[in-house]
Amino acid sequence: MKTRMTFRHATIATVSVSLLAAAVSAQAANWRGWNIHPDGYPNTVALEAFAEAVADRTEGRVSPRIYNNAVLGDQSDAIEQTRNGALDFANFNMGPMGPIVNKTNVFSLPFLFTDIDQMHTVMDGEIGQRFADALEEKGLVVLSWFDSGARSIYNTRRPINTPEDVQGLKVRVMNNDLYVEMMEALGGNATPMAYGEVYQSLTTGVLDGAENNFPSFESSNHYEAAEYFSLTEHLIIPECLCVAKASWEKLSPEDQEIVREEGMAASEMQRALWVESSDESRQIVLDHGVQINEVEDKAAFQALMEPIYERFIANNPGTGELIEEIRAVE
Ligand code: GTR
Repeated sequence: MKTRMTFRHATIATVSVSLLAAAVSAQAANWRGWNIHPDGYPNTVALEAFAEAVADRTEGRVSPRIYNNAVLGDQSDAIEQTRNGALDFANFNMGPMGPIVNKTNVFSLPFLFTDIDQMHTVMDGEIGQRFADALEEKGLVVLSWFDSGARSIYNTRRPINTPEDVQGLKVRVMNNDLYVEMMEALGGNATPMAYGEVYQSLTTGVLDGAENNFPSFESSNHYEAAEYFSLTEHLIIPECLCVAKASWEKLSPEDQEIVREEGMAASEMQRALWVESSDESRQIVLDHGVQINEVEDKAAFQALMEPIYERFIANNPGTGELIEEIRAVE
C-alpha cells in the first residue's frame, strides 16, 4: 500500500512537472526580429545585446532571435509583417515607414533637423512620443529611437559640390515618393529600390549613385563601386526599435517593463557605437581611395527643397506647425 502511494505520488509529480514545462514552453514567446544590416554593424550589435538581455531577464519567457541582412524580406515588407504580427520586432528607418505611417513622412523632408543631436532631443522628448503614439496606432510599439547619422550622396561619376553636379545622375532612393521629389528637384533621376539590390546596380551601371551614411556606405560595399562621396547631409532620419503590437500585448506587465528597459539600453548602446562606427567606416572608405568632399554651399540644395515643403504642408494639414515645433527644439 505504502509503496503504491509513493508510486502514485511520484507519477503525479512527474506528470505535473511535465505539464508545467509544457505550459511554460507554450507561453514562451520565440520572437523573430528583422534587421537589414550585417554582423558587426552598430544596430546589429545592439539588437543582439537586446535579444540576449531580454531572454536572460525574462528567464526565457521572451526569447528574441534577430535575423540579419534583411533575409526576412525588404524593409517595406518587413514593416507590414511586423504590423500584422508575422514578425515580432525590428529596427526600422522612418524613411520607408512614411508611406505606411503617414505622420512619419515629416522625417523625410530634407534638411529638417539642424543636426543629429537635435534629432535625438526631438525624438527623446514629447514630440518623439507623439510619433511613438502614431506608430502604435498602426500596430508598432516603439521601445526607443536609434541613430542613423546623416545621409549624403555618393556616385561613380564625379564629386558633387552644387546641385548642377547631380544633373542627370541615376540615383537610388529609398521607397518614399518624397525622395523622388527631392532627387528630381536636384536634377537627378530618382530610382526607388530595395537596399539589397543597390550594390549590383552600382557595379553594373544601372545606377550612378545612391545616398546613405558612412556605416551603410561601407558595410554594403557600395564604396567599392562609387568613388565619390559628397557630404550633402541632406537627410537625418530617426530609426525605431519596434515590437509588433500583437506580440507586445501577449506579455505580462512585468515582461513589458523588462523589454522596454532593454529597448532603451539598446538605443544607448547603438548611439554610442554609431559614433565610433561612422569614424571607422569613413577611414575604411578613404583607405580604399574614395574621395570625400565637403559641400560648401548647402543653402543652394536647401533652396531647391522649398517647393517640396510647400506641397507637403499643403497636402498634410497641421504639418506646418509641426515642422516649426521641431525646428524650435534646440
Ligand atoms: C540605412 C538604414 C536602413 C535602410 C538603408 C537604405 O541607413 O539604416 O534601415 O533604410 O539605409 O538605404 O535602404
